[in-house]
This record gives sequence, structure tokens and C-alpha cells, in this order.
Amino acid sequence: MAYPARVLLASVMIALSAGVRAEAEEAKPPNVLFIAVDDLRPELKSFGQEHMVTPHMDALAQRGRAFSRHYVEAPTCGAARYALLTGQYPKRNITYSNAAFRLYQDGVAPPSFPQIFRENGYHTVQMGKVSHSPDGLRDDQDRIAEVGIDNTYNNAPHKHFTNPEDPELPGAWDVLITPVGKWQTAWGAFFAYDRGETRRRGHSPPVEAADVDDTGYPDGLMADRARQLLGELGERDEPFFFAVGFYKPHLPFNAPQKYWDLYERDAIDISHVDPLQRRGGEMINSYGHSAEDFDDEAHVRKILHGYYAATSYVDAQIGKVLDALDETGLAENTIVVLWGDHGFHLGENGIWGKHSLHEQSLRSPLIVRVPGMPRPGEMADGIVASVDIYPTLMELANLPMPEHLDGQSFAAMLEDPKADPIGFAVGFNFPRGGPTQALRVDGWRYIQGDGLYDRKNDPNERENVAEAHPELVERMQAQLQEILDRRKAR
Ligand SMILES: [Ca+2]
Repeated sequence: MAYPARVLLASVMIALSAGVRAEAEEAKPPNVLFIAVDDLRPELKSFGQEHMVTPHMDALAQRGRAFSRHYVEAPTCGAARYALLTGQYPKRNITYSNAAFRLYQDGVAPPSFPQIFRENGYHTVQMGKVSHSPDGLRDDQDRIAEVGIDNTYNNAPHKHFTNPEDPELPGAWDVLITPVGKWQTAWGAFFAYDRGETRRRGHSPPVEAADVDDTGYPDGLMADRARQLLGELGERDEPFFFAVGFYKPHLPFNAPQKYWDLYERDAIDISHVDPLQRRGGEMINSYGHSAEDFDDEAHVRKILHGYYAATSYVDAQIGKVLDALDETGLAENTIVVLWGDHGFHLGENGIWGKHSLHEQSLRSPLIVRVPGMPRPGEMADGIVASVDIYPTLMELANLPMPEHLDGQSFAAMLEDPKADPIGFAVGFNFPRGGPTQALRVDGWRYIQGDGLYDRKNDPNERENVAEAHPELVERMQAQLQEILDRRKAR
């Protein structure tokens, strides 16, 4: 495919017109900046959500291609990130869960795309939460045993040490670097509260507004370190693949006060909130509030306000990194991908959290900017999935396409937003009772064991219309089965 050549040509032309020598541009493959954002809903101004203050992600969408219908494979961090990074659908039970990355230690996981970049001469750097753990490192079992806590990050995050010698993605990174500041460990930073405090499960509040600057929470530290690092990466001879994974807006919804001040709590729309259905889960069990609190409109507004503040906070940090890319001149030869690891119900379907096969859990923002791309700023509305990102990156960087991939490249949609989309997305979940899947096609969502939803007339998926459309259900069941049967064996 001629696309990467055209990208290079475009940057050469820019360089020539600016009177700059072109040889280096011709020779150097494109860098990649991959930005992962945790639990980010597609609730951005550039995605039609006018109430949001997200100028930096919006600016990226303006200069690149935003995908209005991008779906992840799984509604939980570890499984979604494993599917993205391996380019494969969940298949074994473990790949439906946060423990998916263990397969790398078992030696049965396929090569991740950062590993492919590294094997092809890229300098690869990881910061923050890209795989599942918040610094890309596995637990340090010996140190955890020494401090004598029970072995979950949920209960004592500030004592849950990771091992610098033991990455979750072996072979993928030249450098892993995550600033943890006053929070002592990456898990402590992941659940950060003001002044170095971290979450005490079941006690800490679900939201916090501290009167601090951006570095009062870890994403601000990460943004500053990423800016500095980009300067260093630009000095190297080889191209770079830099992945930075921000923690917010993942719970707790903590952000500096100034981001809370961007929203007026009483003006927040709560019409999408349905009566609470799921009484347990991360949101309700892990923080100092109860299911009954969600009957209270003031509490609901506070939670939504926190999510919006945390979203605007992370948006500002993303802006700093993108600014650094411009200031260093690297933007001219760097592909940027911004990816949300899954969605989040903020009361839709009576759910506060993820772990469902509904639209709210599976749809997330995706923005891709390729230097010199045609028609920047035009949104692509066709359906694409996270497993399609791996083959797309291989095509854009002109790297060999591995055989284990389940997805397909959507590079054509970067040239033309109206190009044929992938057209379907499969979601995988593992509730009690075993693995369950969902199929999303234009106009419809079908969830195994649950029902059929009319996306055009029922955007919040409140009514199961399977009985009225038995033939469609049968057709979608068959399509889903065919996709599942095709899953690659590796
Ligand atoms: Ca997540």
C-alpha cells in the first residue's frame, strides 16, 4: 500500500517549502506517540458533547481523524489492553480478565505491537498505564511479602511494590519510566489522593477536589516527564515508539479544583441516569459511600461533576505532551494515537461502572493523526475496533504484518473518512455463568443471553427488542458465531 510513502512525501514537501533540508525526513521512519487514557468515555466536545471542556483532545481531533464509533473488545482494563496490544480477541478465559497479561509469563502470548516496533529498530518507551499495571511492571512478590499485606493492590496500594526487572510485556520496551512522586508505588499513584494519600478501600471518597496545581496528582507528573522525554527522544538517531498511559478519569474522580470550576454542578444533565441496577462493583464497593447514596440527586451530580473534572484535567495533561511534540518539531514525523481503554456507565442502564456489554462500556474515543494526512478534522463514523489498531499501525509504519492478528487495518479511513469501515465490533465479557459476547453492527447491538437493542431509536439501550426482530437476532447470532470461530489459534 502506498500510504506510508505518501505520508513521507507530505512531510518532505512541508520541509522543502519551509526551506529545510529534506534528507533526514526521507530517511527516517515515522515515530509513534501512543496515548492511552483510562476509563475515558467518548464524552468530549469534539465528539458532540457540548457541555465538556476538552480543548486539547478536540484540537487533536481537528488535526487528525476522530472515530465516532470505536469499540474495545472488553469492558475492563486488563482484557481490553491485552486485546489492543496483541491484536487478538479474548479467547482463553484469562484473556477476558485483568490477569490476561500473565500469558506473557507463561510464554503463550503473541508479540505485542510495541515489541514489533522494537524488533524493527525503534527505541520503545513506556510510561504509566499501558498494559494493566500502572507502570507496566509486575508485582514484586518478595517485597510485598516482606511488608506483610494481603496480596491485592486494592487493599494497600502504597505498599504494593512492582519489580523493575519484571515487565508485563517482556521484550516490548527499551525503557520503562513512571514517576510515582509522593505516592511511593505506582499502585499508590494510581489511586492517588492529595498530599501523598492513597485509596483506603471502602473508606476513601469517590471524588476529591484539592487546591493544587497539576502536579498535585500523578498525571501532571507524567505530563511533565513526557515533555522532557520527547526532547530527549528527538535527539536519537533511531525512530521512537513512546506509549504514555494516563490514569484519569479512572476512579477515584480526583482532580485539582480549577478543573472542577469549569463546570456548574447544578447545570449538569442527569436525564440519562436510570435507577440503580447493579448494587456492587468497583464504584460502590471500593469507596466510602453506599448504594443508597445513588438515590440522592446531589450525590449523583457530585459523581458526574468529578468525572468531568477528571476528564478536563487529563485533557490538559495530554495537551502538554502534544504541545511538546509541536515545539520540538517532532509532530511533522510522528503518528499520534489517542485511545480510551473502554467506556464507563455514569448511570445509564442503572450502572455506575464498566463490565457490561452495552454501548456505554464498550465505546471509547479513538483519534489518530498521521503527518500530512488528507482531510484532517473530518470524523469517521464507520465502526472500527481496538483489535484493528495493531494492523493499522503496521501498515502506517510499513512494518511486517504478523499472522496472529484478528483485526483488519483501517488505514484507508485515515485517507478518506468515508472509506469502507470495518463495519462490526465484538465485545467480550465474563459475568457469572461464563463468557458472553456482543456484536455491534450499524444500527444494532446484540448481546448474547440478553437481547437486541435498536441503536437509532434507543441510544441508552433501555429496551430489549429481540422479540420484534427474530430474523435479525438469528442473523446476528450467526455472524457473531462465525467471527468467534475464526479467532486465531495462537
Ligand atoms: Ca480502564
